[in-house]
Amino acid sequence: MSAEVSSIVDLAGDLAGTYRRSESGGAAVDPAVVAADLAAVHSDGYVILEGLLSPAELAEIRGEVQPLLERTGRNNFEGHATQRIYSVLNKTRSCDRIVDHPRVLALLDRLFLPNYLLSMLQVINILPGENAQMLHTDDGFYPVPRPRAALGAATIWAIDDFTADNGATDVVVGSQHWDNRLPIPGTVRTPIVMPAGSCVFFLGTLWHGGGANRSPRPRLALTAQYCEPWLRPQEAFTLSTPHEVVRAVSEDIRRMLGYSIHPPFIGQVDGMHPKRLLE
Ligand SMILES: O=C(O)CCC(=O)C(=O)O
Repeated sequence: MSAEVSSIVDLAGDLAGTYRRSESGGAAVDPAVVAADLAAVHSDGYVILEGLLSPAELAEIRGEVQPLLERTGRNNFEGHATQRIYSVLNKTRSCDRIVDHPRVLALLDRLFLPNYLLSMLQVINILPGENAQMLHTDDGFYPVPRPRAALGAATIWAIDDFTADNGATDVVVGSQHWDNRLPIPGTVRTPIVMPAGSCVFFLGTLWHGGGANRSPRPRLALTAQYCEPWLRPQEAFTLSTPHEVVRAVSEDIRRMLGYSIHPPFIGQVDGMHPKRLLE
């Protein structure tokens, strides 16, 4: 998929005069390691990358995010016994490594066009008693028929150990190859068991969901999600348009500037409707 698009991109080249495209931190990773990771992603839809965070980094993340965990989810998708923190980069620096870890960037560099985007960064704390989350895909809100190449990819990082009974993410192995069919009752959910400091990297087309937490302890995790760089308007109006201008224009224009939600939650700001920024 990227090969077709990149021919157009190559035609235009990098037209920036002053701010040329910057190199990805993924370039530092041994190509043989990335090739093995990528082979697993293509075959199963995911790969587990073990032991990427040190005990000190894990302790820092726990210390910073735990005081921010407040309310539980507002619907079945968020989970009524699950706590979430959105807009994490605006609240702490401790999770930056989750976003730009070289092992992850090296995979993204091979799956997507340069300048791919961060689409989501979220803390997810599944409390004891939470039910299994509905299976879903992370790029399913882009209404492009399947089977197809993924338009995005995600990581879920274990800040606590992920075990078979504490809400470890479940995946449907190989489901990135499915056409438009949906999971049926009884679809086999495979829990991603991994030690704290590891992450599972998976394609946006892979069916997955949070597992049921049948243990007596919460399961703390972070998810970073990414998408192709062209999944955005030509002008970055949401970056450039001051709030007083957004308030002054018509509702039709305001909606087209990005002050709207594409269901279920595309365009949100800190887990809320972007119009709250104008209040
Ligand atoms: O918390 C998890 O393990 C998965 C959660 C998830 O996939 C989501 O909320 O989109």
